[in-house]
Amino acid sequence: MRTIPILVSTVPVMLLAATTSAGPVTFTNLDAFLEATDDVREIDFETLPDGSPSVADTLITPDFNYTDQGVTYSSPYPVLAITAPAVGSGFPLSASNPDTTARNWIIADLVTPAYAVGIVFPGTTTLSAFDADMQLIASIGGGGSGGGWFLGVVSDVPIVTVVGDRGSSGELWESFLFMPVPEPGTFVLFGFAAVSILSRRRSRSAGKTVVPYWKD
Ligand SMILES: [Ca+2]
Repeated sequence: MRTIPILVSTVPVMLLAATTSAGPVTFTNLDAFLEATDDVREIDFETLPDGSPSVADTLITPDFNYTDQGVTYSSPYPVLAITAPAVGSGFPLSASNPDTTARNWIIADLVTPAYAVGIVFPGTTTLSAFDADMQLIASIGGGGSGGGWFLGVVSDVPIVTVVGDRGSSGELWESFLFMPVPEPGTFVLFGFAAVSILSRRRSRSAGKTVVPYWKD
């Protein structure tokens, strides 16, 4: 009975120490990003959420999403879909808007908060990472002509939501990378509680700011 209060009182101190060190670091080079991170997961959109090979123009919806793989994707307006590969590259996740004078962008909500996120994409875009309160952690723009560009953020403050927005009616991600915050075995119970609190806070605040088109 005596060990529980000790655990609860020491863990927040450790977390505080971890979150008061260096600020976020942004990357435009995938190799440098991978060197700065561990156990990065990738969703490359070459398979659909059910594991079958990707087929062009497959809609990504709340019921057909990559949540089981750790990320739920949405866009504020229709349409979000896996679309046809450009020549020489694989399938992308694509947000588009039938009104080409309007805007659309991709939102990635992480099931488990992450210390690092990144995208591989064509053209030019801006990647923004937000914490559990939807406060901006870091934002970085980049890219150029053709595909295979990279933008990434590494942060001591856990990243909960990621937005890719090129300021036009469409956004395109060839691949999404993320490094979930590890949950050390001895603090599994505390970690689970922390994640629950984070996700509850996130849904409260996310509802005020970015509402996917299927939630209106
Ligand atoms: Ca791909």
